[in-house]
This record gives sequence, C-alpha cells and structure tokens, in this order.
Amino acid sequence: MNILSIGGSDPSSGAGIQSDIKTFSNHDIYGFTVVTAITSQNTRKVTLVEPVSAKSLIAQIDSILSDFHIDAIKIGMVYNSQIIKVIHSKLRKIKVPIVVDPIIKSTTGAILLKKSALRDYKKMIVPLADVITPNKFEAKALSGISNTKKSAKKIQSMGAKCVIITGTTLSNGKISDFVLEESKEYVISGKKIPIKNHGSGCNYSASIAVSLAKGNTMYNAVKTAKDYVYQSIRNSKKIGKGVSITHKNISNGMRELSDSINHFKQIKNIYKVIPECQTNFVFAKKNPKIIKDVLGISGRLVKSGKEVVTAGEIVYGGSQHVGTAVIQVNKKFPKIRSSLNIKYNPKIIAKAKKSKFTVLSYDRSKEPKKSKQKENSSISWGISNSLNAKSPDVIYHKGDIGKEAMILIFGKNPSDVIQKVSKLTSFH
Ligand code: PXL
Repeated sequence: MNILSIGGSDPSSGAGIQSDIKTFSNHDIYGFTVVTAITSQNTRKVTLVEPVSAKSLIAQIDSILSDFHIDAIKIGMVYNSQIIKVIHSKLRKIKVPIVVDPIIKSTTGAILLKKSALRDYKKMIVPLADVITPNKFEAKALSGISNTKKSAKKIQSMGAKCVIITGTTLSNGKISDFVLEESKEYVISGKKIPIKNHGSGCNYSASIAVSLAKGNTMYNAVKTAKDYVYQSIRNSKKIGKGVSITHKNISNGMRELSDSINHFKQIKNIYKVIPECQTNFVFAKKNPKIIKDVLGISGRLVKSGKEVVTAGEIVYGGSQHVGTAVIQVNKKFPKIRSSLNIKYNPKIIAKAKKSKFTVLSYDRSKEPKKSKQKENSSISWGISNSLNAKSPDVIYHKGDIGKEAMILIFGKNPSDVIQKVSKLTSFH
C-alpha cells in the first residue's frame, strides 16, 4: 500500500513529511512525499520557512500521480495561498481518502500558515477532507468558535466530511478527541502523558491515513491513532536540547513477526490453507502467562480471492485461540514461542510425519462437558492432553460438531514456523 504525504519538511524529522514516512513505514506502507515548504528548525525553534514555488509543487504532484497507485493522501503544512490553490486544483477530483491535518503554528510557536492564507485554506483545503484533524486551537482558528461541538459542526459545514477535534477535554488525567462523522458523533478518551513533545499531531493524522487506506472504519481509525500516539509519546526521545521528539518503538519481536507474515503471504497458493475461521500467527514474549504476553494479528490473516491479506494490526493480545495454544505449549516447552493455524488436510499431516516432525493430535469429541462450556478452555484442554515428552512441531484435531478441524504449527520463533509451513505446504 502507498500513501502520499503533502506537507512541510522538518529537518529534525520530528514532524512534517519526514515524520509521516516513519509512521507509514511502521505500518509497512510505502510513503511518497510532496514538499510544500522547507522549514529550518530543531527542538527549540524554527529559524526559517521557505515555501517551494508553484512550479515545483505542480511538478512534484504530477510526478507522483502520473506513476503510482495511491491508497490515501495526507495534507499537512501548506503555508501560503499559492500552495493552497495548487493543491486544491490537483486534488479536487481525486477519489482516494484525504486526511487534512491543519498546521497553523509550530510546536515552538512559529507561524506555519500565513494569516493571509486562512481564508483560502477554509475555502479550498477544508472541503478536500474526508477527515480533518485539528487540535482545539486549530479548530478555533478555523471556525472562530470555542465550543467543541459547534466548532466541529462549523468546520463540517465548510465541506469536511468528518471532523475530529483532538485534545478537547482534560479531566482526571484523560485526554479526549471529539469525532463528528456525517451522521454520528462520539468522544474517544485515553490517558494523557504530560510530556511536551514534537510530532504527536503528525503521528495522529498519519495513523488515521494508514487506517483509512486499509479500508477500516473511522471509529477504528481513531482508536488505532490514539493508541499509536500514546505509544509514540510514551516512547518519545529527548535527543535535542528542547522538546522531546515522539518515537514509535517497533520491538524486534514485532518486526520479526511482521517479516514472517509477509513471507507467509508470499508462499505459493497459500490461500488454499486458510481455514474458515481464518489464520492467526503469533509470537510470545519469554514465559508468556496471559494473552497480552503474545503478539498476534488483531483481525487475522484473511483470504481475499487468491490472496491472503492482513486484517488489523500486530498487537499484544491479538489472538485468543492461537495465543492460548502457544502459552499452553510454552509451559512445558519454554523454547516454543510462535505458532500459526492452518486448515486441516490429511496430506499435510502425512507430509509432516514423513518429514519426521513431531506430530500430535487430540480428539475434540472426547473433551469433558465442563471444559467445553468454558470459553477458550477447549484449546488448553486439547493441547495439554496431546503433549508428551517431545516438543511438538504440529498439533491437529479433526473437529467436532460445529467445530472446524485445524492444524497448529509450532516453532521457536516466526521464521522457524515459516520454514515448517513452507515445507508442509509445498505440494499445493
Ligand atoms: O506538528 C506540526 C508540524 C507539521 N509540519 C511541519 C512542522 C510542524 C510543527 O512544527 O514543522 C513541517
């Protein structure tokens, strides 16, 4: 997937297009950038802003639009009326989701949208927005209204489909975002971290663009963005002499799982082994005790025609079933920390046995009633029932009334699992 960020260059890489590339990369999305203005700034101050010429802006936009498929666009800093007019004329007929993040002042207080450009901004940039993400100060600047709900309605009346005003209420350590969609409104709250930072606004709107590019709902996009920003502030770095720069720490485990998921999706004809209940791929911390200790995919790996696509994000607690299975195996074999489920197929089991894998199974119809009634206990029961002295490579069951037959493949880490999956499914 590809997203285009149109905005200012920030040499400190805390905000602007440099920051957006980081957010896109963190989500495995390719980022294009069109520079509207070159700011000279660090964590203490902005010393110069130089807008690019209309000619350069037009040429940059044309270069990107004429060559690449684009799944979403984010518009950040635009600085002056000339830039606003070019962006409007180039994007007004574009059909992909557009996220507008109004940038009026820098973190350190410098003007990033000229006063003389505000009128054109409201007339030409706001109406491009499928969603606009002002903070409460930017919302007031656009609408002239302090009241959150009325301000959002006014901005919507300028032509933005959805309006999200961030950082609206602050009570008992919480920070809230007010969301006004076309036909509903709601508030999403989260914990406030009292760190003055550079980058959180860009992280928020870029994360929204990622979710919309992936086809998620606005509600999910806002939830995901709030979580992403929370993590990026919590993990912010004081690398300069002034404010901290937000940073999203992608753990080695997350990266390893993400790489292996991509590898899995590229295995020839792999869509044929995705079961009805879809596939999850998990990687646990050392000594996992609870589901939150296990990375998994929040929406699973799903079959879409002959392709396998990732639905949702890699998160701790992302898989209930496969996560439970790996915790259970790990209790007896602490080296085993990764697993993936595929559709039951006797040919795969035969191949596993021929390959001298340790293949175990259990019979779901023999599960005691008590265990069946408890949510998720079937897997714990089945796995612990099947385990013997040898660390398992494969555990399967042939299903029960209303329960789909399934194969689980285990390994030390995601690459180990992928090696086994590749070997077992190579006949497809
Ligand atoms: O965080 C907003 C922002 C966006 N884009 C650029 C910036 C800033 C804030 O300083 O400099 C280029």
